[in-house]
Amino acid sequence: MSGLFITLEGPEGAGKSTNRDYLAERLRTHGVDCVLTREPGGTPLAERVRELLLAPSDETMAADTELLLVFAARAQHLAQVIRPALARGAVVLCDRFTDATYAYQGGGRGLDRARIAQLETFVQADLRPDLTLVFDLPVEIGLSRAAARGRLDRFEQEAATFFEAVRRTYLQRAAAEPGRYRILDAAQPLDQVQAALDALLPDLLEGCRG
Ligand code: Z5A
Repeated sequence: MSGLFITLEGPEGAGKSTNRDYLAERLRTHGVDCVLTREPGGTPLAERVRELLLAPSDETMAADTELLLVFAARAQHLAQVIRPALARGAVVLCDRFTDATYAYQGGGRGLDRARIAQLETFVQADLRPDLTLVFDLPVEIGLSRAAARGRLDRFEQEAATFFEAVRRTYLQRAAAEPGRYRILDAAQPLDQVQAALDALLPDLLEGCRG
């Protein structure tokens, strides 16, 4: 048995967690076994790495350190949560995964994509998401949603140009591999974003039946 690996991506404040929960609720009404998780994080150890990554600090984190921490957390998450869930046939709904590494460490920080690809193969072997939902929205809307939450994390303190590069990278990756990605207009009111998710549901349920 093998499950379905769905990732949700997009810039800050795009509504990934809100819509991950919504999608899980819809799938569960059809009896689908769903595992909800997120990156960085998803296990106690990986959540500790997340704290290191997100906490603002006086010490500048080197971009390579950031990249390696992201993949260290991912290795733990894959071993403890994602691979076991897929092996039992569950649908894994993961808020961010390696596309975020290409977008933030590649697009945002300017790290070499080939190096990210090497780590991707090292940590994941041939595991890739079956489907990636990209919640796309203009940077200023996402940042204002994030700011409304209060204190900004280490990433959210970056300049708008950083987030423009993040957004651009997601859209380029989606354009390069249209079979794996669906782009949703996350600037729309939430009920319209969720109507777009409802439209994807028949295909998802088909995928779950394998
Ligand atoms: N990161 C990285 O650098 N490299 C990696 O490989 C990975 C991650 C995996 C933490 O991620 C950081 O880690 C992230 C990249 C980096 N950068 N930052 N910051 P995160 O996913 O936890 O952080 P986030 O993107 O900031 O999450 P978020 O702001 O919570 O966004 P969200 O999950 O997409 O949104 P939300 O919580 O569902 O919604 C945010 C608010 O907007 C909330 O009040 C909603 O009610 C509201 N909302 C949602 N949708 C709508 C619509 N359609 N209309 C109006 N309001 C809405």
